[in-house]
Amino acid sequence: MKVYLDNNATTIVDPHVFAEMEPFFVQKYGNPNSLHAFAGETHPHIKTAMEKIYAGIRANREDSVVITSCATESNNWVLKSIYFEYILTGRKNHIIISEVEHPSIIATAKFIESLGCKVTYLPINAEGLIEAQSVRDAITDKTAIVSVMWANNETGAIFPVQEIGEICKEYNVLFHTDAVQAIGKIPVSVQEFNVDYLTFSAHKFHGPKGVGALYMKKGKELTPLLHGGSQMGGYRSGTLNVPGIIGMGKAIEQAIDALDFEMSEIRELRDNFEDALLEIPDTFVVTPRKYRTPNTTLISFRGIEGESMLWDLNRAGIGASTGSACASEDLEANSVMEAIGADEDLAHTAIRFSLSRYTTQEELDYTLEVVKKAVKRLREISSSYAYTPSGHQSGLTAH
Ligand code: 7TS
Repeated sequence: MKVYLDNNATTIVDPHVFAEMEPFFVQKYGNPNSLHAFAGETHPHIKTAMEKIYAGIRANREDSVVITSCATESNNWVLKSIYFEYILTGRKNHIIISEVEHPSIIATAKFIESLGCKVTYLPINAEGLIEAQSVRDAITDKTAIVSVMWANNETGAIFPVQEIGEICKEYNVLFHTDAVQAIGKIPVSVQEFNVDYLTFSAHKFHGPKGVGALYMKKGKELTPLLHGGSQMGGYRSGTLNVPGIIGMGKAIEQAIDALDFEMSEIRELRDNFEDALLEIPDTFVVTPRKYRTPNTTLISFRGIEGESMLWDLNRAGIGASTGSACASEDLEANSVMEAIGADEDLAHTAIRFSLSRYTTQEELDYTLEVVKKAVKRLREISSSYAYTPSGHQSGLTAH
């Protein structure tokens, strides 16, 4: 059996999404910005897709939604543009991000820090959550922007973006949120919350890879990262990714339609799966479920290296993760577990299971059995997991 439980890394393209995209490779390939009939075959479809994308995040017509190549680009764009407009010009000298942002925010913040910008990295608490008060405490009259993700990719923790947005408004500070892990999992509306910029990415909600977007509130437009032609209103030059945009439109429409299912059925599948995993001795889940997206479980198995567990899972046809795929080649401890202050051993034992609307009960039953066998095997050979005479109570040996 093959089981895919790494949907926070990427998702399967929904067949309906693929069907909508397919004609735009070989049959209708005109550049929508050209002035001939070939363009006429694609242009109206881009318009319809953009309407779906606006509707998906409840953007107003006057706002801008700019299609990019990925969320990484959108995140780079926001911070680098803020650097050009506010930091380089000396108007402001400070930005605030959380210490558990995706690397595309952290690495960009570190880059502009190296150019002279002050950066505050907000901590998370023992439950893996950001406290809105910490944003208030960090803001100075030199703060240009606060960037805090809507939901964390590792734990699924939902951060208090509504409150943070209000605080930013109060202090007249720009607010960006990376909503990559929120769209399609929980309701996301830029109308109800005070959000100036919002990042999202099609491949996280059953759309194609290589299509991201940045929402910019009316009057809060940014300096382009890519200069060139007039595509996307001049905010992001480059020939439009026609199939990609059409795919993103269909995917976000479907994700919104499936939201109730995600928040009820998928949540229930996840909860039951997590309950069963937690029956294994010495397992820990940090963030309470009520503060989490419905599809994610980050669970630690004391005494077991995350990578060894992944190996066993992979051999049984199961795809999970020890954290972000972007960071998982370097065998570092899980960054969120470290930020929580988990001891070094525990930080290396976290496994992320992330479900999608395609996940089935049967797949989770199978995964549970494989996990149980892997835990038994790996703890028996673990140098850091000491068995008590009773056989399953344990503690960590001192290092
Ligand atoms: N922001 C968040 C919150 C993410 O989770 C990711 C991808 C990105 C940005 C980057 O998106 P992209 O469109 O540039 O690919 N996160 C993960 C992950 O958790 N495991 O693999 C990729």
